[in-house]
Amino acid sequence: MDLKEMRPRLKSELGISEVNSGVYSNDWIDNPKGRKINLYSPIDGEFIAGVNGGSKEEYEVMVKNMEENYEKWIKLTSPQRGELIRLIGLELRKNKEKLGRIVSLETGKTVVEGEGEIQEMIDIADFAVGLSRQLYGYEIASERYNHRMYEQWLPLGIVGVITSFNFPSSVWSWNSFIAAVVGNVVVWKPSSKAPLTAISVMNIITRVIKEHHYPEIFSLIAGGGGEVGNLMTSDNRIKLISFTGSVDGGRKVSEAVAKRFGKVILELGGNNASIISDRADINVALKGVAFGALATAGQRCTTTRRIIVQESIYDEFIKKLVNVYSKVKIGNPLEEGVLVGPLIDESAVNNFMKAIEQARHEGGRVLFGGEKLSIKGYEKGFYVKPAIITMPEVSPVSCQETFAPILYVFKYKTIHDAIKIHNAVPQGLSSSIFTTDLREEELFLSPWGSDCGLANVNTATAGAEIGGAFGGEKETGGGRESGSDAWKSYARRQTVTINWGRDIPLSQGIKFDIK
Ligand code: UN1
Repeated sequence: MDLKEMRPRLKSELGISEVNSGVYSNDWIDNPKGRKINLYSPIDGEFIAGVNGGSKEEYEVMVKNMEENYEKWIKLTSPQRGELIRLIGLELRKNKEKLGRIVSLETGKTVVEGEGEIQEMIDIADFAVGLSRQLYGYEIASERYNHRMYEQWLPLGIVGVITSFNFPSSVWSWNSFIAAVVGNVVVWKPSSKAPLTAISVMNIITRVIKEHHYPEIFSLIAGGGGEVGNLMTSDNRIKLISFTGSVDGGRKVSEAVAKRFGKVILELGGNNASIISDRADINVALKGVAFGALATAGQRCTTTRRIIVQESIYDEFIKKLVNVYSKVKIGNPLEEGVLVGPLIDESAVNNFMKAIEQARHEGGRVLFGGEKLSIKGYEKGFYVKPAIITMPEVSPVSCQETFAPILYVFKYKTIHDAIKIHNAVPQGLSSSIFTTDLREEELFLSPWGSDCGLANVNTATAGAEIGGAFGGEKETGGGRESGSDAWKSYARRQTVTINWGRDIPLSQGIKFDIK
């Protein structure tokens, strides 16, 4: 696919101009006054488009609009709200290919991964539609005669979603489609590294909203340098902030929101490992590790960053893995057969190089890759050769998340040692074990096994489905979004007690007789 030809076509099909408004508040705001962002494709370093971010004043107007829109939205029943999400899902299906390409152009994802991003939105839309008829609360047995107790889940109001560049729209939809059926309205601050995907998505879904005369429940405000983010995190009117990003960023968000007793969902760093047992199906393990470590050029929160290999198969496994890596095609992610595209920008490449340097200092041996790459015809793109580094022990570099394709390799003797190494990092998002041994597998899933939010057996740390709750423990932040009952995070729980008798018996047997 020719990038020169694709740029203008994509732009016109998705409503992207040379300079775009980065603020949608009931409609696109002309010429917003906030920070200007210029976007260059990581594929070839060429300019894609500019975005004008929102100012404080524009933010204020937006929040006021959203308060009004919320009042209208909560008057609809949940299945009626689900109907809008169904219509949005249909429109996303029609635009999957185009939206997928803008994801690729902006973030450097391969064609299948770009489209996969939009598929993930479609999937969560379907899930949210079903959910709109299943927002169950429990009934509780009351100790009082002629009393009924139950709990109901009410919307919070305005929910703020701050997304990262690596999943520039799907993570927003996990939060927003679910939040919407529960009855909330959403303010979205996209990553300043990937606002064009957000703008294209908003162009499509707000068209559906207008066409079918629904309240404007989704708004967008691009920004950079933390200005918009700070407005959101300190704003009492934003009842919940769902933040995806670094541990440092998450700590700031968490502190700011805690100060005002707001709610947060944090999806922060991952430092995910796979244990490769001597009883693993080696081919399955090789494929799982390759996908986990290399997909999205190692820029997923769920990327496999460490493998822990049993000593009796260590040499053989590493040899095979190096062989797999050497065959993986790196380059323009829009070209067929390419599995690894560029990193997002120059600073990502620098962080990659720095981590490799640090790993060497800490006794690491680089078995493969670890260099910058110049791809013919794309010399200004941000390409690296994914690294495999053996480490003598758990050391600082392997305890940090470097958002790049670096795989640290550890050796273990017993499965207990493996789990110890596995859990020795501060993050706790995803984990996996490759084994055909029932006891090892169950040990990994036991309370003294993996300490992560996601635990996989014979499959990669990356590539979670939307149906499960997504998120992790420790420095990953503890939040859960997407499937299962993660919808409850977007609701306030209300315990209801109804007395339908002619007397008023009190709980705990208390007597309070008035004459
Ligand atoms: C992320 O990296 O922030 O599980 C989300 C996965 C994807 C989502 C990753 N479905 O790899």
